Amino acid sequence: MSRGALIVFEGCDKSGKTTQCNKLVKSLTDYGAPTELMKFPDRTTAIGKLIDEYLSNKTEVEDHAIHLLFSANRWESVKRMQKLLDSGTTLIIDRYAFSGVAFTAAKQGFDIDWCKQPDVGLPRPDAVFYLNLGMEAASKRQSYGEERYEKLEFQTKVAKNFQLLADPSYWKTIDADKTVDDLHKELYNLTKTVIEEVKNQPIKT
Ligand code: DGP
Repeated sequence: MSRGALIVFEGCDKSGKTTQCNKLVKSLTDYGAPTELMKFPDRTTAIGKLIDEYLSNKTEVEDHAIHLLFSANRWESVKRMQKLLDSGTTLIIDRYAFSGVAFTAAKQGFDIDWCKQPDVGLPRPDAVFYLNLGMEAASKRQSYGEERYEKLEFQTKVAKNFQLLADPSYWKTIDADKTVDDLHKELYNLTKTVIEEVKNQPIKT
């Protein structure tokens, strides 16, 4: 049986990832491709609840410790992800380990290689769609600035870190400064191609 594709969306805050992930899941499902949406951090688990309190500034957690918790929050979903992929379901994931590295490494005193270690061994995405939107445009979007990391200076560092992580073999930078529907069409076509390309390949780590 052919497997599903693992598609990851990355980008700075308010780049449109969540809107595009939701639309993509709906279109693929309507088309008849089994598809599930996942999102990291997954704020519904015990670890995710702690992360949610941290992000909404209700609690403080030491920077290394929160980095490991974000990673643990991904690891706790791995078995489910593998099962779904094996059964032919395509996963559309709103943020993954690249956010983990890009955000923590934007803090003072963090080495990018140290940041990568806790996520080593997670299933490797078949494609990363990096939604690229200028900081000015992102900061004008609704509710920008409510959560811990939504500050221009910090997001600029995050964007630079994402560029260091961009592996051209599976990473595609997409200009996100266009209408929701135009962006959706582009992503839908790209995703269908990836699903076809990887369906008989093993899942990499
Ligand atoms: P979201 O729910 O997609 O808005 O993500 C919440 C915030 O957490 C966002 O500012 C990005 C950040 N984030 C996501 N994953 C990680 C991670 O693994 N580590 C750190 N430090 N931040 C992350």
